[in-house]
Order: sequence, then structure tokens, then C-alpha cells
Amino acid sequence: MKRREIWFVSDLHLSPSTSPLLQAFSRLVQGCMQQAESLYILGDLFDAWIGDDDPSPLVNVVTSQLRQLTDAGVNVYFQAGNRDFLIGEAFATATGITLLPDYHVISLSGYATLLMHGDLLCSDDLHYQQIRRRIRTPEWRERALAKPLWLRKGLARWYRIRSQFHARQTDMNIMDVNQDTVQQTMERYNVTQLIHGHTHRPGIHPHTLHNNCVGKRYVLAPWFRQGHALCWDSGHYRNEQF
Ligand SMILES: [Mn+2]
Repeated sequence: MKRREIWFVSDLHLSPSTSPLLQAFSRLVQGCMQQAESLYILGDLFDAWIGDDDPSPLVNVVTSQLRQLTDAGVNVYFQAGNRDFLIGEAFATATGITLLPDYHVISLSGYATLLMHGDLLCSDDLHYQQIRRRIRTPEWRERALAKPLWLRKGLARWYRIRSQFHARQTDMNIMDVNQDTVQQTMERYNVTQLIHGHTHRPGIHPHTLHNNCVGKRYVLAPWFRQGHALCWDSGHYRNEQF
């Protein structure tokens, strides 16, 4: 059977404490191996990433699984999430995956489709966007990665506690996408489809664009007790669970 599907996942949040999800990840890899020509990982593959030089067992397992997939000829693409944006060239080389920018347009059965992690669409969360602007610069990245691993581990834990605190203090609607930002972004990239994750509110939403054309926004499901993928097969999609 020829592999021809295009699969999308995001928000796997793999961490040493979510080992059952590693089995789901392995089933995702096996599924891709049989059916997918490409796999797009739209961010937050890991719950935290402190640098490509972290020799954790979790990283080794995921690296070899991804390597298996790319060695088999599946194209694997990765877009940074807010938790694993420090993933870099060394990880890409070890796994054979291709790193994508924050905004990436592909053609999906002829439909121009924008891929994003999704955090940039949550423009009502001013606090988060302010932090994002500060930490997503080459200078911040360089300074962060120059710190010793033990310190980066501690800092990652600290940022996580702070972000959980922020999430508890912030209204759910503020943490969802802003409708105007979605519309403007889709128009700026001239697409009729948008696929993203991050908000943990899976679904398909219509958006009225210019000329009354209706665009579609697919929100990917996060991995909690099981894995999810959006699978695209010549104009049709389905959800797979792992
Ligand atoms: Mn996220």
C-alpha cells in the first residue's frame, strides 16, 4: 500500500511522568509508517525542552522513534510550541525532521492551509504575548542555552509553575484565540484553512473571510489519556486515536 496521507498532531506534552503516552506515540509512529507521507508536529511535542544537549532517556526514545520514521521515508516537520521552542538544529539532525517557522503555508489537496502552533492567535493574553516577545529572540535563546543543564532544568520547572499559576488566574476566553486575529492572519497568508493546536479546545470552526468566503479552522486535540491525530487523505479528514 502506498503511503499518501498527511497527518497532524500537536500538544503531546511528552514528559518522563507521562510514560503511557510514549506507547501512544509509538503507535502514532507505526500508523504513520503505514499510511502517511508526511507528519506535521505543530508544537509542544515535549512538555519542556531545555536544550538539544539534554541526555534524558525520554529524549533518546523519542529521537530514535522519529529517526525510524524519517529513515522509512516519511517527511516529518516540526513547528515550535511554547514549551519546546528551544528545540534546535542538533535535534533536527539527530531525528531527520525539518524545522518550520511559526507561520507555514502548505497546499492540502489544493487548499492553501496555514499551520501554526496557535499561541500567536491568543492575542487577548497580553501577559503571555509580552513574555513571548521577550524570550523568543536569538539573544535570549543564546543566553538561556549557555547556562549549565542543571540550572536550565530548575528554570524550566520554575517557568512551568509560573505558567500554571497564570493559567489558573486567567479567564478561559482570554486564553483562547482572538477571532479578529484569526481572520487577519488567514487573510494575511491568503489561506482558506488554518490548522493549529495549543488551546486544548479541539474542533472545527468556520470563519468568514474577505469576499464572504468561508474559511475553516481545525484545532488539534491535546494528548491527555490518549493520543490524537488529524489525518488528511485526498480532500477528506478523519481523527485517529492512539
Ligand atoms: Mn502550547
